Amino acid sequence: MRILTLSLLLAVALPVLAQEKAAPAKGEPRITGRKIYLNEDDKPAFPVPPDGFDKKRADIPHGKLEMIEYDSKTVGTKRKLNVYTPPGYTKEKKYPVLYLLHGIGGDETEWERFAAPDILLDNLIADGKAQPMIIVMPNGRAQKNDRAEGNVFAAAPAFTAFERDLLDDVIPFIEARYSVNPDREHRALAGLSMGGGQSLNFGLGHLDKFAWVGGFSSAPNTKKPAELLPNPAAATKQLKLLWLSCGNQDGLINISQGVHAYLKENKVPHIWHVATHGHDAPEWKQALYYFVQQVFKDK
Ligand code: FER
Repeated sequence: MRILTLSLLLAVALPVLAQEKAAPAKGEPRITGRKIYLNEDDKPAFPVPPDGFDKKRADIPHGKLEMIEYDSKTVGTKRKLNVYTPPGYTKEKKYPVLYLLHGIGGDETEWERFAAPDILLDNLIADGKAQPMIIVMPNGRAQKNDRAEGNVFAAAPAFTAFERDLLDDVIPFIEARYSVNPDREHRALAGLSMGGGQSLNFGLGHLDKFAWVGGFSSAPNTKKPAELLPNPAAATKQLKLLWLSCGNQDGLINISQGVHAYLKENKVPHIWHVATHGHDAPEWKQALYYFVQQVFKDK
């Protein structure tokens, strides 16, 4: 039997929590985050991944995962990063970097536990379906005690504060330590739930830094669509990829639907991928599997 992690418990409890937090809109039904209304284009953009997509293969080269520490000037502590380097990583080449952010109940280990990005990438790279890339999995709770303890919702301000930690501390540290291409076209930002909201907020807020942005099952920390993209035409020119995905059984889907509707109305090209899942690890694993196949390739 699987161990029920805090995150999984939260995933079950979230629709209820979201319901309690949401303020009723004037004259409108209460936005519960629990009742799910699906629209006609809330459909999968990609099929269910092929069998074995997430199974470690003995016959291919493997990349490396390492847990490292950086000095965060923003927080004033040493903080952790889980970093994947692709098979055959060498200083002779320069790599693109995907910064991958966790959810409200997670930390720098969450993505590995939920989706094993190293296995997905090793397989995709071996099959020529993804570019060799570095994946950086930081801790998005920028506060001195950054463990997912107690009432994890109380750390919401620290998820906002992570914007400065990411831009001022994490990225410069990674670009000094690894052999990377340090420009926006070789930098992607994506995350799940709370991390999806962070990715949309920070990524679209800093298009000079990120050309590839993805929100998976984005949480209510996501800014309002018109705040995210006040200038749709300018953003369209800069974005190489804007990705939105959410499970069709996720009580938070209204957040992603709202962003999708705004993008559609303002003709901002984007991927809208709605598969048959809840607010859960299988959703994020298949979202990551397809997202990494879209990034760092020519338009
Ligand atoms: C909320 C519901 C869910 C919220 C955040 C979440 C900030 C995050 C969920 C997750 O990361 O899984 O009302 O408010």
